[in-house]
Amino acid sequence: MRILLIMPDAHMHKLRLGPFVRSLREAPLTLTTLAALLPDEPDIEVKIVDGSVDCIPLDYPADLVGISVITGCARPAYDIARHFRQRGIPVVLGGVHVSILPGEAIAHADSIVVGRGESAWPRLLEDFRRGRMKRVYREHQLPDDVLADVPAPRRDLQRRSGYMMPNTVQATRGCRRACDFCSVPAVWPHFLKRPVADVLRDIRDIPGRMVAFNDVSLVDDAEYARELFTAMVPLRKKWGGLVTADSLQDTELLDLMAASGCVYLLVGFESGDQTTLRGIRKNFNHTLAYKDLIASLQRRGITIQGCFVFGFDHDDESVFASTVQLVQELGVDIPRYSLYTPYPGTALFQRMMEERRILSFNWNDYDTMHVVIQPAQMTPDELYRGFKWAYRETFRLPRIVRRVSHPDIRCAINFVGNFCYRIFVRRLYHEPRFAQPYSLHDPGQPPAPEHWQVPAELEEVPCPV
Ligand code: B12
Ligand code: SF4
Repeated sequence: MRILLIMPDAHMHKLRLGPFVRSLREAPLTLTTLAALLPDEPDIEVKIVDGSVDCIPLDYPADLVGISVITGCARPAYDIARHFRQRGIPVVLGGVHVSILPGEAIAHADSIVVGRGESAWPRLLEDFRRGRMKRVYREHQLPDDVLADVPAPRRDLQRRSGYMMPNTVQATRGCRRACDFCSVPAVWPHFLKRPVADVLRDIRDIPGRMVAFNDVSLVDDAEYARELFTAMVPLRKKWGGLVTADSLQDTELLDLMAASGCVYLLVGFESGDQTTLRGIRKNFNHTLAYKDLIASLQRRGITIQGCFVFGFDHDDESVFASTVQLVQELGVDIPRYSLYTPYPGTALFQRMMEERRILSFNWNDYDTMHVVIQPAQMTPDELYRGFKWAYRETFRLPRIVRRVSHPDIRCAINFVGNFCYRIFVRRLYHEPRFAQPYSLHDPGQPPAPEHWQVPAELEEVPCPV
């Protein structure tokens, strides 16, 4: 049996030099984990293809195709599904977007997986082999909220040269916070932790020295984080990950992170305005503390990628210049900007629907690089122009030079990070997909009520293929 696992091209964070394509970000663990969940039997052949770094083999002679769907890639995922189904090959959809809008996804698939795949995907395969695949599979609730069922990813199937950070690992799932724009609380409402021994096993198996954590909020549970980082010290790896700004106030934890090899952290600062942070339920960030937090990371040799968002209700046209200035004053090593995007399932989506401010329901625009809501104090054009301008200003050469001038390891990471974003700025200004604030000619329709859940009559129903 041949199984083809696909992730559509996310069209972002890419370096393209002729035929050479590289994702400037971390490798996803999605397909390597799904492949690892397949039984190790000689009659099962699996191929994984991440469209962000490889061409999708549309003529592949698969018996079953699995496609992973995030919101920004839902349309191409449905197109790929249609293609394989027209060839008579059954298609399974899973992932974040499917878990939020299962009723939308099921119209494009023979079967869907809602939630994590660890228990549902093997059950689906077993049923498929017996010719009894059902329309819907759901994850089983974990008895003790411990992620003990995550297999070591099949890194051998992943194209190592395709990613800036090919060696990824995940220790936790979910986040205990509930920022209004974030999909995580909607998809994974519980914060789950893998046994430290399992995470260490995965890290030890990693061939290189550099490891990237894919966790959305790695130190949400400080006790767990301490246990993990202490155990990592003897491994002598270098690592990077995502953390919240408030967790950096724990200087003992910071020392431990540095001792365990942390060299890079991504932090969502989001805004320099405390009122905005309160409004988006991110009041645990304190703007007045930003400068000290950043300095204390840098003293420990840790590069900081600081993320800021444009388009909040308090933002007016002055926000672009003030943010560019703030980023410089704070000394953020690698700044990153996004647009305030109401992902389905979030509190922000709900509010914007009520206020009738969503301009586009075309999921292609949900990449945080398009304006999909009517801003409160600007036109969509002004917001989009200001967003691009802020990127261009921030990545002008003299500013980059100032940011990368450090005599330590940070210099190398900063240089690569800043160089990549400089390339991205060029794409923002020249690529047709970034020409308009949103898809003016195809803004799509809001999800229908039946898209939010699977019709009851489809649960437990065998699939006709
Ligand atoms: C690596 C990564 C990427 C990669 C790959 C994205 C992808 N296709 O997954 C890249 C760099 C391309 C990327 C880009 C972006 N990303 Co991203 N990314 C991640 C990250 C950090 C890790 C993914 C991962 O490895 N997860 C671990 C695996 C094991 O979990 P999983 O993917 O959920 O898969 C499990 C289940 O969902 C299920 N499953 C998933 N797919 C399938 C398919 C089948 C067939 C089956 C059976 C089961 C199944 O089984 C798996 C095992 O349990 C996640 C956060 C996270 N920790 O998940 C964010 C995340 C997926 N990204 C997110 C976002 C918002 C973005 C960006 C907009 C951010 C940005 N501005 O850069 C862009 C999107 C661009 C676009 N055009 O849409 C959001 C998605 C929100 C949403 N509603 O879609 C997430 C959840 C982070 C967050 N804080 O909300 N990202
Ligand atoms: S933005 Fe970060 S801190 Fe906020 S809910 Fe999402 S993962 Fe948690």
